[in-house]
Amino acid sequence: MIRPPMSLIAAGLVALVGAAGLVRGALPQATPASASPAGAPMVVSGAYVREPANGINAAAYFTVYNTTADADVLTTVNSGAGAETTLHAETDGSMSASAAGLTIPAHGSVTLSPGKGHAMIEKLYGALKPGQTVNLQLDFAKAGEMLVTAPVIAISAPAPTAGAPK
Ligand SMILES: [Cu+2]
Repeated sequence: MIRPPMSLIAAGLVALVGAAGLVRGALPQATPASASPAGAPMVVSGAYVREPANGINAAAYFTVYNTTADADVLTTVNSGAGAETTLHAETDGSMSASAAGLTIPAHGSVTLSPGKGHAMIEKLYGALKPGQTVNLQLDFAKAGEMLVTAPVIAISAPAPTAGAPK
């Protein structure tokens, strides 16, 4: 398989540091000394939340790269921005909940992108505006919890490059 680009790895480190509870301003520029030699089992990159057109739901997009030799399943996503978050698959413009979760193949990646799928944040606690960030907690069957910070992108703005579908 193709090795992940450095941007993916960097994004994973950012997520790890976020999980450690450090403020964003304190992010180190180089590999943290505390990073395990094997690295994170899951690397999440390109996370963003599209500014919602209404005050009810918002869609979060991201890429998950599985660095391990075993397939894993993203079972649930939770967000501090709304009461419920559900993984949705998109087919032909309609959405369906993926009850079985999202399987991330060994040494492979899955991208949730417009037209393919998203994590839908429902019952928003308040308005989401560009410049804000949303916390996402991803729960994997094997890798456990992972915290990700996703910026809110304006309705009309292009998706962040790292998260663009390939
Ligand atoms: Cu949806």
